[in-house]
Amino acid sequence: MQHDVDRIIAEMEERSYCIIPSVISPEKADEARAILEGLLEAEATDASRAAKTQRVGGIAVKHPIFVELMAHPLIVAIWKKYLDEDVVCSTWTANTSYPGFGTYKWHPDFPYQWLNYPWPKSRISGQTIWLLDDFSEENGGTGIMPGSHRKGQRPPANMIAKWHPDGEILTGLRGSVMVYHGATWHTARPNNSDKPRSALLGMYTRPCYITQEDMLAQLRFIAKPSDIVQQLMGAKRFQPGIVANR
Ligand SMILES: O=C(O)CCC(=O)C(=O)O
Ligand SMILES: [Fe+2]
Repeated sequence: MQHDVDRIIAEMEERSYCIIPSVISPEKADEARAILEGLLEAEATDASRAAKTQRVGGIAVKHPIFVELMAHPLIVAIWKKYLDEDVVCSTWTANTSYPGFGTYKWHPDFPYQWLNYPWPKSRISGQTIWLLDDFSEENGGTGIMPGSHRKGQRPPANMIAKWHPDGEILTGLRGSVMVYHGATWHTARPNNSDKPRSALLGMYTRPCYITQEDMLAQLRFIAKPSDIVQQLMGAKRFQPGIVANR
């Protein structure tokens, strides 16, 4: 399917987020989910079982399919245009909610949980949610507040714990991707279905921000990384050194 990067960015600017259908086929999403299921089983703990939610980190080193999706040409084209050519990946993980999972609180993503006010107007980060299952209102499609990236602040304490009538729910077929401005208020929703609901989450950022995961450490374990994989994982970004007294 042909996707229009300018239109996707215009929608993100206007509404905070854009859902892009069929970035990969349902079969490819099934392939990624089957690989993730193996990792979920191997890494499950008493804590993850009790929380009914499980995060798998460091996925780039765990299977080549995740390297491929992190550097998917459409996603890279969107973030290069939105954040600039030298974009890097801040974190690349999987998030699964199991039947009976409750909710998260409304929040913006990296780095807006830490940024002091007033927030810069320039673009700092963007989140990418890959649907590995079909998302519905029943199984906990992510809740998003349209236009919230323009509020310039974190959601107020009196709203974060409950659903808001202006919220919209991310639904779509597996293989779809949602992109949103990093400051967008969003929340994970309850999984009231009888099956797990899995997503991949890729945060992309300007290279002058400290990334959430040590991507460079992961890059060392990737055989023959392409140019863009090296860039996304930080091989080309400025590394602090010691100023020599010449
Ligand atoms: O899995 C989801 O629906 C959202 C997860 C999320 O907001 C996060 O991990 O920051
Ligand atoms: Fe989030």
